[in-house]
Amino acid sequence: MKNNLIQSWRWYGPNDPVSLSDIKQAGATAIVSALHHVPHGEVWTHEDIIKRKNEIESAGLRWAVVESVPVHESIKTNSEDAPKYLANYNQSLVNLAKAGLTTVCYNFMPVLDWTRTDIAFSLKNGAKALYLDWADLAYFDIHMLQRANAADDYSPQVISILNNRLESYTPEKIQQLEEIICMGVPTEGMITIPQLRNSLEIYKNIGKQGLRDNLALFLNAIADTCESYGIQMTIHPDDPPYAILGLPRITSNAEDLQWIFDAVKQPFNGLCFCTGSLGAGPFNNLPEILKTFGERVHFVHLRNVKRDQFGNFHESDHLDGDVDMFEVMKVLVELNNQRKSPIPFRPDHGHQMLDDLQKDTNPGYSAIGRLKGLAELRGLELGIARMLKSNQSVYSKGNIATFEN
Ligand code: DNO
Ligand code: MN
Repeated sequence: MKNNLIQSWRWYGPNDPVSLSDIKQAGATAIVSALHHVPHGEVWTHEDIIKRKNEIESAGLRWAVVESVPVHESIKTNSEDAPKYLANYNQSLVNLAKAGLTTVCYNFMPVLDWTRTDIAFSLKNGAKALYLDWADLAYFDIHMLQRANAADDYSPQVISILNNRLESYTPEKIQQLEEIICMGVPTEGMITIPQLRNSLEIYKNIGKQGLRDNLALFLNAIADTCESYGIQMTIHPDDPPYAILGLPRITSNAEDLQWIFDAVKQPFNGLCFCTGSLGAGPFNNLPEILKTFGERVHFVHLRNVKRDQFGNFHESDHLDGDVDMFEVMKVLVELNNQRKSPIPFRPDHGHQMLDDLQKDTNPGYSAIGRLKGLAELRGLELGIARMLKSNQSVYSKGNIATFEN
């Protein structure tokens, strides 16, 4: 009997409005969590890790993946104090591994984590989704951040949409835009526009190749720890998969991934396959990427996106969008069947819907939308797994009427 995928769920810890009991009712069996209260770059202590682990286990769940151990900006920019942060990172990894936690997710996006321009985009059915509108991002870039030559980075169509709606940017809308774009992961604090400008200068000198080199430095600096403790590092793709706001990005497409795995060949250098992040780029063929890099994939984020003609996208229902989730799941089930230990996946984000519309939630991480996503994904997996196993048509069993015409 082959293993099923592990159905996991991101939990932000005791302050998460979604409780461990809620998560169990959603049918997840494993938790994805991080010590969000520890400032970026500081060591995760053994005590803190064990405390979180015990909280999860006393609820009858298992902490399967650590997402994320954040990589400090000093490492991403390879600045003078990088060695101190690399030592801290190694120590956190050792402490995690000693507690039995060996699958770790991280990202190498400069300054900002995922970027959207609207976190309450109304869907036709009344639910709300996260949305990225390039004209709004261009407004932020050109008029608020005031980055030199920013307009050159947008298509003429996007610039003309922006110019046609310039008057809609009320002070309220401007403030909202800043809060959303500069928020990143909600628990990790906001970044100010002057700070962002400062980072832009730093990254201008680093460029794409420099950032790639810094990623290789980071991976080489943790390689010994990962290899001796059996840790699998999984890099999360850029979200969206573009170099935005003049910041370089190096985990956006198949070529980037190939570079990463060529640069550091040891198996600890793995991938968190996030279908929503990669899927926002029409150049990414998700089932193909999964086939190509499958043996590097130790963690999966499943969600879907719908793009319009300008490349704007919203997060759509898990099975209904530009990502062919059926094909992705087919590859994933087969990949999982070949592995000794099953791959954990989580419904990455979900819609804000039903009772959650009235609640204060972490954007993308309310309960009901993810519960719905998980339920759909679980059904899809079951259907595909059974189908692959029996691998025969129901008609051939003679228990269904066949039709002459
Ligand atoms: C977006 C989300 C992110 C992700 C972090 C990983 O797709 O999954 O919050 O978890 O960027 O570091
Ligand atoms: Mn993701």
